[in-house]
Amino acid sequence: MFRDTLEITVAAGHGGDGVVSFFREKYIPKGGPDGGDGGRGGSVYLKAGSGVDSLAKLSKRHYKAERGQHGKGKGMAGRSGRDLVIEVPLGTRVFDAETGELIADLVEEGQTALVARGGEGGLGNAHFATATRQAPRFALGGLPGEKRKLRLELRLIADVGLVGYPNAGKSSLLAALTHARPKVADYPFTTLSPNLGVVEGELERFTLADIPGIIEGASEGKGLGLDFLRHISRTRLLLYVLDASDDPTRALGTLRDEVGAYDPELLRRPSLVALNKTDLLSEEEVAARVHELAAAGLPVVPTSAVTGTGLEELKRTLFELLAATPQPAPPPAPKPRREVPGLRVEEVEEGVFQVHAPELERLVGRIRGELWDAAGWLQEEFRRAGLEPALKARGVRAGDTVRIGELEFEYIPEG
Ligand SMILES: Nc1nc2c(ncn2[C@@H]2O[C@H](COP(=O)(O)OP(=O)(O)OP(=O)(O)O)[C@@H](O)[C@H]2O)c(=O)[nH]1
Ligand SMILES: [Mg+2]
Repeated sequence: MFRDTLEITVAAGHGGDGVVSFFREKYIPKGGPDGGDGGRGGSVYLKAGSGVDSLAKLSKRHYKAERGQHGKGKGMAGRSGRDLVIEVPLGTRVFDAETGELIADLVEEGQTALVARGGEGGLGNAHFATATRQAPRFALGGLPGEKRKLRLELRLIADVGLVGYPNAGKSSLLAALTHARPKVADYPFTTLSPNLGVVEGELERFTLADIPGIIEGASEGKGLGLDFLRHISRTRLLLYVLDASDDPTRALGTLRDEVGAYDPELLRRPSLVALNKTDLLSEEEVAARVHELAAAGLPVVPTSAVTGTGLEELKRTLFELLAATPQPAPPPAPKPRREVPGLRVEEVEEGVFQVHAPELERLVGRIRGELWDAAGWLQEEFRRAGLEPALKARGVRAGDTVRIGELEFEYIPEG
């Protein structure tokens, strides 16, 4: 089965906790702190591989990377969680399903994208020892890993895309020009999912994509609709395939209308016409059709996928046009998300101030062991985050009570 859109959820591993531990040995009553750090949680990556040609190969809807192990005594760090790498087809675009933001466009073989970052491991109590705090009874817990719902959308990577009515001979041309062996049959909608092939020249090669046929009204959902056009949306050239025996001029007009309804930009894409099935007509008739089609302003190559007439010329024309068509610019790298640290101070009752600051509240929530013992260290962190000026601006005075998450302390102004 072929599939070109899919939603999955990815969850990175939770970071392991740092631990509170003190060196202990017989006859040494009071050892120093030796709690090790927690390991980082595993991250989730998507990787483009040519071995996968359809999103249907992704067997699961939920992916979860391993968590980090907790630290141990004797300064032993917990092991990091293993990263999880999910292989996706080349050409997969990755969106955040909730926000619609484009996270990555995997257009090169082996290209990887980080889609869920593993949670940071917590620090063990050994880290918090200072001259004035020789026996810290607290450590930091690990952070949760990122979790996201992703929408994957496959857009094939090909140089040339075949567009035509059903039965015009698109798959026959693909088969005649490449080693691909798509299904060919004498009825419409034989092709139900895209096929790719490689056209070999003497020195160069290009890829050709064959998609299901398009009929009049496809933009309103007739036939198989226009969704498959996404697979030619990043080709460099469009090759309209027309049945010479079935009013090709009208067919070209209809096809261009439908393509334009999907994306007007596609009408500006360099294009040419393969006037196929010329073996069904006399030479004069073919000449007349070619003449008629000239009004559209596109190069026309008469072909027959059955007898092979015109195929060499079609190949040559395609190579020439490709050489004259610049490579599309690589997609711009999506911007990394940035979290805005918010900080708001609210007076909840006379002399009692509640700080609303997700970052700082989270930090308080991460304390393992004795919270009161961590107060000194936390206040240093708060200062670094700019809490002092925020408190001053709100009119907090010496001796007032300040609350952040579970922690409550008396405000002592700096200096
Ligand atoms: N006489 C003649 N028949 C052709 C030619 N090219 C294709 N055919 C026949 O036309 C029929 C349709 O060919 P396909 O290649 O399956 O057409 P398609 O455009 O891929 O059709 P869909 O997949 O349904 O969109 C088959 O019976 C082919 O053998 C040609 O140049 N001359
Ligand atoms: Mg076909």
